Amino acid sequence: MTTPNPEKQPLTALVNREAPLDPAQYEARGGWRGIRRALSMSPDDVIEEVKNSKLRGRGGAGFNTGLKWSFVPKEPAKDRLKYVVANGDEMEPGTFKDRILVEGNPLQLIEGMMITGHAIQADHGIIFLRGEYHLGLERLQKAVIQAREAGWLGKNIQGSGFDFDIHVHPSGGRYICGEETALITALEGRRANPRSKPPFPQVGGLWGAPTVVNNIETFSNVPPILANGKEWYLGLSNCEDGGTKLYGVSGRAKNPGVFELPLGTSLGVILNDYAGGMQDGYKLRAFLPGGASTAFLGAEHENILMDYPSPEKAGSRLGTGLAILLDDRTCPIGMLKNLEHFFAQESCGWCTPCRDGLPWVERLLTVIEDGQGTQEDIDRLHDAARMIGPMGRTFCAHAPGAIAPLSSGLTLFAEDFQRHIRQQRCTFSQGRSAEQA
Ligand code: L3W
Repeated sequence: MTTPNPEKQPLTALVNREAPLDPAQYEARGGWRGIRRALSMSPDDVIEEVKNSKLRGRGGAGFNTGLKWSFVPKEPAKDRLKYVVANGDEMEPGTFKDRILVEGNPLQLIEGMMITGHAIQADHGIIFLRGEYHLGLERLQKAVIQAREAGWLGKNIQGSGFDFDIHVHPSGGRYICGEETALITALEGRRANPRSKPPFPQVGGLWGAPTVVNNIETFSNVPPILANGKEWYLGLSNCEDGGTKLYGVSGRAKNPGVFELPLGTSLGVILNDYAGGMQDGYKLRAFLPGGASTAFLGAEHENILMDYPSPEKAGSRLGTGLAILLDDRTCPIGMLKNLEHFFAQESCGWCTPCRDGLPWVERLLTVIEDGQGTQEDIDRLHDAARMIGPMGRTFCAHAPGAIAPLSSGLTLFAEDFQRHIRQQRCTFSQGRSAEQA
């Protein structure tokens, strides 16, 4: 990561991956200003401030955060149990942004959850963390204990009358736990199957209680919004929505990583100015803008703005904002096969199109990559994409997400599919590029 500018990079300004700040150091560097201001405001005014800051969910769906909070019933915490849940189940392939925040500055996440607790009048928070994030778990648990000892969590926080405490829950380890209703089911101690929505968690979530689930990056945006105001936050971005974004790239870039930049920065700037450009000898061929469950865009979209509307207009989604690059020497069918292997393995098994359809897709891609496929196999992949892909055929977005790279790949890499059938082999072997294959 580059050295952050505190005025322009509020998510990473206080990140220290070697030794995160303790509550006193955090305060000395400007921490806790957000919760202090929030507690001087009414819950509804906090919700309005966040809504008007145009902070949108950073987990992948981009729902307006303040609007989500406004759906929670308005009773005080003493009269009704409600929960604030942080979704840190960062298992999206190619996505590694929340890890930096939990390992490097857990107190900002905690402060964001406290502000949310005040806004929706809840006194209990849970952080659901990816099971493999061992260092993150250790740092979060330590931060919660330190915050409690320093009077920033627990009863009557800093003499304000506000009660709020947090538990950290490591995931048992399934991708589907990142889907908010499956996450809630997992927290209840049951098999992590998604539930149908509505009811949305904001009215019927954990153990039936109103629950706000937001991504770690989303919560980490909340303290600077409250500390500095919505106008400042709106001014950080290059687009209509507010703030900065943790962008990133993986694949054959010279310097893959995560970079905090204005929301609406172009992929070209992220790749060339921050990730060092493509490695020597490799050209960008296509990319998944924000994780494995977004659709491929061809290299002609390299200068697309990574805001919420632009990737959608081009036929994809911003998703998590961490792009996975496909270069000209990697077989796109092999890449698709790897992606679909992941999605097939991670299906919860509840809905037939997802449970049975995704392994079928994986087998077809394996056969084609191995040079044993036929035109009928390509036709079957198109059929599968049509049958499994549309929203509403399954309870959750797992299957539609899994089909997004396949559908776009079938169009974008049609010639590669045909060549594998014609030549009965993977035409990318021996380091050939797409032009030479
Ligand atoms: C009330 C309505 N609330 C929507 C709320 C809803 C949720 C949020 C987004 O999937 C995507 C998925 C992954 N009344 C509401 C409403 N809400 N309509 O808004 O909801 P939704 O349904 O649009 O999306 P989702 O089911 O939460 C999230 C994609 O993100 N993704 C996943 C990334 C994975 C990670 C990770 O590993 N950390 O981020 C990447 O693109 O495929 O499509 O809270 O309650 N009418």
